[in-house]
Amino acid sequence: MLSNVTACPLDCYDSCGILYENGKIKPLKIGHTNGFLCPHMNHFKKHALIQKPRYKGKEITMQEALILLTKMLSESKPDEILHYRGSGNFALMQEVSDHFFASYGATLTDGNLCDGAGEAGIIEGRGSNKNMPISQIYKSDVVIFWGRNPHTTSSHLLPLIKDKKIIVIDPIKTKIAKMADIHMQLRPRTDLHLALLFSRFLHIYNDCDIEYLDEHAPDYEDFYELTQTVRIKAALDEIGVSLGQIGELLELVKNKKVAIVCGIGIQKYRDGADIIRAIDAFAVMLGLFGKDGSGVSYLGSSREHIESPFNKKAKLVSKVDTEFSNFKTVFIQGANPLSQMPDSLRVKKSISKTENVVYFGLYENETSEVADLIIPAKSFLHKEDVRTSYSHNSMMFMNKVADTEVGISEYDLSAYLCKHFNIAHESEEFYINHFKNCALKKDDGIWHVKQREEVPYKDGFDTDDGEFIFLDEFDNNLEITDTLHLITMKSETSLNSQFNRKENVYLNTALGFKEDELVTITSQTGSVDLKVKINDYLRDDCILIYSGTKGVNNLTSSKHSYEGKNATYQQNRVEVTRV
Ligand SMILES: Nc1nc2c(c(=O)[nH]1)N[C@H]1C(S)=C(S)[C@@H](COP(=O)(O)OP(=O)(O)OC[C@H]3O[C@@H](n4cnc5c(=O)[nH]c(N)nc54)[C@H](O)[C@@H]3O)O[C@H]1N2
Ligand SMILES: Nc1nc2c(c(=O)[nH]1)N[C@H]1C(S)=C(S)[C@@H](COP(=O)(O)OP(=O)(O)OC[C@H]3O[C@@H](n4cnc5c(=O)[nH]c(N)nc54)[C@H](O)[C@@H]3O)O[C@H]1N2
Ligand code: SF4
Ligand SMILES: [Mo]
Repeated sequence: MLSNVTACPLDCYDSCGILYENGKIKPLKIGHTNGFLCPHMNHFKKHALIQKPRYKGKEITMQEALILLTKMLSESKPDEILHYRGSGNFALMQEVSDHFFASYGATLTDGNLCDGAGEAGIIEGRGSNKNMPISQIYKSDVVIFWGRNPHTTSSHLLPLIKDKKIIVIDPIKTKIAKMADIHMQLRPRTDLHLALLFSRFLHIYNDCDIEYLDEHAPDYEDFYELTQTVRIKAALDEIGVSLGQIGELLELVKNKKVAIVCGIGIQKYRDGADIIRAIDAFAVMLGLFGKDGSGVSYLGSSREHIESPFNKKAKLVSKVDTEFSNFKTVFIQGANPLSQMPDSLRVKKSISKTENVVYFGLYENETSEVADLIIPAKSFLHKEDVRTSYSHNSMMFMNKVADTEVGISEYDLSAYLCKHFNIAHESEEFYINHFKNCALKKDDGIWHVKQREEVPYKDGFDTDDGEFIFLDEFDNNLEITDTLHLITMKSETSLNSQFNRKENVYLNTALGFKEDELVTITSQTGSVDLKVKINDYLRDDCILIYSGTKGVNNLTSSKHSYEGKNATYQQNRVEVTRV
């Protein structure tokens, strides 16, 4: 019998619970889902799924598609095969295909298009990336949204922060910035300098938590010296924040429970790791770690304390600058690399030299357009899975809630390949139970991942000696020039390249362009033509093109961040000209 409870599969902080009734997707009333979903799930069924497999443009049966796939694989040497998996579906059973490809001897990917630079910075300072869950943000007095846009990307936080003091640090006057007590509308990529100034003034005003620092971060005086290398007046001008605003912020956080809620906006740069590490250092100077209702919330590892049952031992290439042309067969799953990887023009050229491109996904997009073989996946409503989140510690069970003739599940496809190539694997039930065993039902009726800490770093940090490791050098060059900063954040109408994608570039009036005018945006790597929408909530040294907009990644660089092997979508500067 089918169950009627599942969870949203999308790559999103919230990981909502879903009730499936009379063919309708509805929110669970309990827990963090709190009785509402976002537009992606409310309109999920309106988006046309790929119905039939295709080979070179011609519709074929699923059986024919699977036979073709095994033929492509057997005619390629294992080291000529690449398995490129994205995060279009975030659930744990997506990884079952890694098991087949790794066991077969194919190459898998490492590197990160998302949060890797920030995570690397956090690990350098704290020794691990344990997240402050949303249940703790709920207990804070003051919330600082630092490069995070909750109305769009984590709306289930909003009911939890009513009546709290809100500070926003973001180059755009976002919805949360409009409601905030303080909004620092800084120049992009100046966060590291701003965080150092916060720590420096905290020290000058004698407001550091000295008792905490002596115990958990005794090198704070050396760090204070580092903060003194920033020239205050020049830095304030470059950042675009006043001394008065810094004073106001420090006054607001004094002796309060403070949650610093960071997003990926701050770390889409080559030195992204150092930027978040400087923010962590400010939190340490305030003594925020290991206390109820205080700390830094970023994107935690959704896989923390979940041991994978799959074989993943394989040769790896980075998913930031993958050279597809080095492979004869590329199997792309749950991803749209032709839109979402940086430097799209390079990606397109490289993949055009691959003999067999296979796309295993739900929707038509730039990648399905160039694929030789298209295999439709089953949507989350039609398969069994389990998911965790990067902003809280619950495990959500994703039961199959309806039958369908369309597509194939990741498990069924991988089991078919394992069987064909004589590779050992377990039953679907075995894997699902393995994941379920990583969680425990608590008194609130909700399943929590075992061993995850509600308040991490209570007994100090996870570094060798338990002490926080401060940044000891940084890139002091803010590269202030006349060229424009590209901001490429998430859109409320799309989930990266899924659903309703934006089609415009957003500019401040001061740049002298008119609404609906067609312009060319150019960077070192390429260009794109887009229609203008005027938006004066942007600074006049920035332009905004949302993630998922066709062509935005013509402008972005495939260079890795210095640490964390992450994409650096906002490193390139751009110019705008009339077409
Ligand atoms: N609706 C919707 N929700 C999503 C997604 C989606 O595509 N659509 N994607 C999901 C995914 S994959 C992820 S990783 C998360 C990410 O979600 P968030 O962490 O919220 O990330 P972004 O939207 O990229 O950027 C957040 C904010 O950073 C600001 N920002 C940009 N540059 C800078 C800077 O230099 N300094 C500072 N201080 N701020 C800056 C932007 O203006 C923006 O307001 O969202 C998830 N949720
Ligand atoms: N310019 C710019 N580029 C960015 C970003 C940015 O902010 N700006 N953000 C980056 C970030 S944070 C991320 S996480 C990446 C995301 O980039 P991707 O991981 O490529 O994610 P999506 O664009 O959501 O596309 C995922 C595809 O997965 C498929 N899919 C969905 N569900 C399933 C399923 O159940 N099974 C299978 N087999 N397929 C499925 C759908 O067909 C969909 O087209 O983009 C990165 N690229
Ligand atoms: S995309 Fe996020 S907010 Fe929307 S329903 Fe899914 S988990 Fe909830
Ligand atoms: Mo992401």
